[in-house]
Amino acid sequence: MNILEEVTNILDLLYKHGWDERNGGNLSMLLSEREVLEVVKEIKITKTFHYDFDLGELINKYFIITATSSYFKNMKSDPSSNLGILKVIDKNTLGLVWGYTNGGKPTSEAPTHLKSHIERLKVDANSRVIIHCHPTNLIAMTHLVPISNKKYTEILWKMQTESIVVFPEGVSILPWMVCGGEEIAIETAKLMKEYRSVIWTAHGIFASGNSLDETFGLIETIEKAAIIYLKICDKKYFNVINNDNLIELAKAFNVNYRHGIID
Ligand code: 2HA
Ligand code: ZN
Repeated sequence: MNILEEVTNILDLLYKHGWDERNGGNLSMLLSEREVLEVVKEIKITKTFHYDFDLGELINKYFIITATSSYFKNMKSDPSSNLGILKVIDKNTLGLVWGYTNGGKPTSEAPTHLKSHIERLKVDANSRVIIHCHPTNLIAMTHLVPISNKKYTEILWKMQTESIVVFPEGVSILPWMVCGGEEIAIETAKLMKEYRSVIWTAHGIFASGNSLDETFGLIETIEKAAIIYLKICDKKYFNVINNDNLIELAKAFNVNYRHGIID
């Protein structure tokens, strides 16, 4: 499978989960030159896109990025107009190497993606993928639970056994903000220094990872915990995962979980 097939398969799955209605959501992935050369015969810049912030740490890196206003529903049938492969050619410029054939440009959330890649790469040299999508139940949960990284982490960890194993660092959450801009990009990237996932109140999630499967799996696991939360939050609980259970679980799976939440 080449990289375009891998990326469009995940985009299609995200759509089928109902997390990317209309033009909702966006994805970016760091590519090696070898992966780029599976798509194009030679690397030639045909167009440039300028950004006001500093991309210096990403110079010479390649990214595949969904186009602005593109529909995940259409990614598989028409990848070349809905996706672009870009090279960071200087500290303020992305050069188009492939794609965006209908005159497209990178997603409006490109500032958040690029700033978040910079932060994730500082903590994990293998970090490659950032996915933004709109998981229904997680969004619903943000209407009910006060904004607190600690609170969201505790609730989501306690909904199912898998959670603490899949996201031992917990989750983070931003209050409602205008999307697509510099402010939300800065705030998201700040949280990405410590968390692979940032929930956006009444909007969705930004999640990062070392592969498409891992990043998708992180979103699935968080959304699954939110589904369980919504099913039981207004009911009387009889059996719960308590703090001691989580600590025991973390020990059994050798999980280095974030401290200060259950202990
Ligand atoms: O339009 O999801 O956050 C794509 C989005 C914006
Ligand atoms: Zn969105």
